[in-house]
Amino acid sequence: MNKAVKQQLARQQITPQLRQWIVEQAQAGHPPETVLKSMVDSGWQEDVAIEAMEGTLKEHLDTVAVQQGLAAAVPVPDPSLEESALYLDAGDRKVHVLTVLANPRIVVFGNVLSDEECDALIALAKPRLARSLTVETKTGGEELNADRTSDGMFFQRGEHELVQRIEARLARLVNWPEENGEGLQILHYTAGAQYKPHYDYFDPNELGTPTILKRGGQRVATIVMYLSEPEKGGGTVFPDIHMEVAPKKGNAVFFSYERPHPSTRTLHGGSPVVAGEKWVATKWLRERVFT
Ligand code: PD2
Ligand code: ZN
Repeated sequence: MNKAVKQQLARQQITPQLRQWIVEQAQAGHPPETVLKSMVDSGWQEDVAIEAMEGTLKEHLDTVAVQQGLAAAVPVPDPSLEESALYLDAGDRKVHVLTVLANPRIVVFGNVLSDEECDALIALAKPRLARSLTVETKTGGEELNADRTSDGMFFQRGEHELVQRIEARLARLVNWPEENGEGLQILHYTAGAQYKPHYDYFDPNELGTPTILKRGGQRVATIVMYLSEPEKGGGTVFPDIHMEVAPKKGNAVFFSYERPHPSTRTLHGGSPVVAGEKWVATKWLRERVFT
């Protein structure tokens, strides 16, 4: 939200009556444009009215969701995409904004990593690869998972100058503390390998989840960075919204989820590599400091 809008919001009081009126308009099926026009006609500045309407409706939907037994929504990482930014300043690098989706929140970035950084991450990871494990939520331990046929390894957070530099860049890019990030994970897929669709948050109904959550709470966002380009296949797919992100070297896909629930529509997978090899680096972000 820019400063002028904030000031206006503070000046033009959003009273409980106004909130109620906004919710009633939505419930009566009036489209947002109509509600907005009424507000503007009665003296509201347009961008302030949009902010007030969005905020009010989001709060209302969260209240209804909690009443229906869902976990409350939590704050999540969010790149600063106001005013349709084409580029973001990630500190030491100018990152390109390529694709933006509001719901689910998915952003595809270009120029997140240089070719040299991609190659260096692969070289550092190679000697340490092992068949990928996933956190086993039944026990809180790790297990071999047939749904994931890649090889992988984890870096410790800040383990290496390069890793540290990338972590600082990502933190700035999505406005989330470095300390809330898990260590970078590197995955290697050869032809035929895939990562079947899954959610990255921990299933609240699994017995092992409370133990996992002690180390920084839920995962709230994922950044998958592409370190190489397979000749064919290997896109990251979001089946609920029929979206596929092509694995372009140096690009990344970011997505966030404000509650651990399928309604976030963040089901996603790595489709099978058809030819060539695919390398990715994944950064998972937690609610709080990851220890
Ligand atoms: O490699 C991918 O495209 C991919 C797909 C789904 C990676 C992950 N999930 C992940 O690391 O969580
Ligand atoms: Zn995933």
